[in-house]
Amino acid sequence: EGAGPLEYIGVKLQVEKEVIESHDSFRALKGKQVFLIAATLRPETIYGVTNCWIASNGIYGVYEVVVSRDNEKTETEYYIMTPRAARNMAYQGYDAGEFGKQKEILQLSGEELIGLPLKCPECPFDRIYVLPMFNVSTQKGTGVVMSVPSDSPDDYRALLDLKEKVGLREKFHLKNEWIFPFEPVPVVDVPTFGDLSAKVACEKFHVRSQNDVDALKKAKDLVYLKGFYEGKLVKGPYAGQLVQEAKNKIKNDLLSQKKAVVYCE
Ligand code: A2H
Repeated sequence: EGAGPLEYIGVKLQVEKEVIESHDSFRALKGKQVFLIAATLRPETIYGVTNCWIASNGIYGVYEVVVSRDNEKTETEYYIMTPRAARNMAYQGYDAGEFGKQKEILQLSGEELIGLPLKCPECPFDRIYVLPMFNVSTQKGTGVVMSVPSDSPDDYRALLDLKEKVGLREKFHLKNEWIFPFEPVPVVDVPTFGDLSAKVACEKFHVRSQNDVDALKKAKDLVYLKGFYEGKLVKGPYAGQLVQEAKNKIKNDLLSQKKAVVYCE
């Protein structure tokens, strides 16, 4: 663990309404606004989201959260995350109407989340899908991750694994339409790496799969530093600005537009 608390941005990925209406397991949520909460340290990469990752063997819950709007009116929303994250969030302004109290509506396995269609704010695709990635930990963040294969070597390699390995798709009953239409989208231009830095770094270090942790670590160490200090946005309203300049503006926009929440641990 690092020093001090870590602040994540929890991006609200809304579960498509028609699924809530038609899925038997979501009976209790008919007519409600339901979101997977994806924890990220890189909110400025939201313009390149291609899918959402969960831990297929993890346990998740749907939690009722009473959020206050600007004019002090309250609204109820439903957040999907790990029970651990829901407990923490209940002390951070996202409770079921009383400080420190979380209300679990139902439990879901990671496997049950796979294939859910989502709407992601600011993302280039109309709908994206929940897919499994092996290195998603249920002991970190919300256990839900937004996937940006242009800028994250983990995300790049895990998505490529699903495209290359039919056995993996069969094991998790993944449909081709959840995977193949989604290619990395240029979001950040990094000097000497170009605008698909995760792909370039994975190729440079010959990362062969999402389990290839040593090569992945080298790829990550390289792109994260360079991306943060030298990266320039090429997509979204702050295109042309340095990541360092735009990061907080994008974060604040997402928060003020209620497209994301702050989550610390
Ligand atoms: B980041 P830290 Cl483009 N399990 O978001 C595994 N990984 C998780 C996670 C979990 N439970 N929760 C969050 N993460 C990922 C974007 C991104 C991220 C980019 C580049 C680098 C990067 C898109 N994925 O992270 O270990 C999330 O991926 C580099 C560190 O808690 C989150 O930010 O410090 C990051 O790891 C949090 O990592």
